[in-house]
Amino acid sequence: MHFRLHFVSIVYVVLLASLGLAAATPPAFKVSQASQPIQVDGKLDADWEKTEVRTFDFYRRDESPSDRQKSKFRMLWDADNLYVFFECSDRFITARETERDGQPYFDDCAEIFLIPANAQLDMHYGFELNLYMASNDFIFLNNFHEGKHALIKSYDPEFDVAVTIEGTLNDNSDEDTGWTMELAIPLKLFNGIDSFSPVAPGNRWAFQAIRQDRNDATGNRRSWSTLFELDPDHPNVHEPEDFGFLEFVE
Ligand SMILES: [Ca+2]
Ligand SMILES: [Ca+2]
Ligand SMILES: [Ca+2]
Repeated sequence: MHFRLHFVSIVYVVLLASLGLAAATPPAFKVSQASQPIQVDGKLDADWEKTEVRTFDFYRRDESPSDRQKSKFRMLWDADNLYVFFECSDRFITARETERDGQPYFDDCAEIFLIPANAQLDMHYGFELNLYMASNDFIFLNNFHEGKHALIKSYDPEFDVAVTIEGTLNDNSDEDTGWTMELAIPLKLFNGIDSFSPVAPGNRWAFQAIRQDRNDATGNRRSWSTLFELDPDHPNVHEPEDFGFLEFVE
């Protein structure tokens, strides 16, 4: 009897542990189908109101209250594009980089990394843009050679982007309100690799989204927040095991 009780308690603990693990996995982010053409203008038109909204709650390297600013994230899809919308409160708006494949990530910057498959694979498409719409775009290869990562930065796709800014750039003598960025990423950029999980209701892709928040008009002090939590021991935004999933829905 004593043994039996012990066994039951072990089963109970294992069950609780597995429930805890299941609860730690965030649900797939729902990406609704747009019902009408999307105007890429940085404004939230009607279709954006019906798709899921999530905030970036996982902050890194924040040092002051103004480094913990609110970000709202949304996505849509249609037959031609994936649409991405960042809506960010920001008291100190910063933009400096103007070159393609430069360092927009030292500015206020929106980033999305996409794995066009229902798996956390060792590659992703990367789009990183500051408020001048200077784009660092690449295909990232995890563990490409001798355990090192590599980026194919010569990947320079065409896509639409629009930004709105409420405030003054690189001038911290005032307090700003915030900014938006809207992207239309053509599905044809995924030709040849989209057969594993085509853009269609019920299918999933792995992805991560990041908001870089720069609040000094000079220098490269960095803080950022992510949609999905990074491993606290090895925080790396390019780690596919920390990517979550999106699910295309009608
Ligand atoms: Ca590029
Ligand atoms: Ca300002
Ligand atoms: Ca900022």
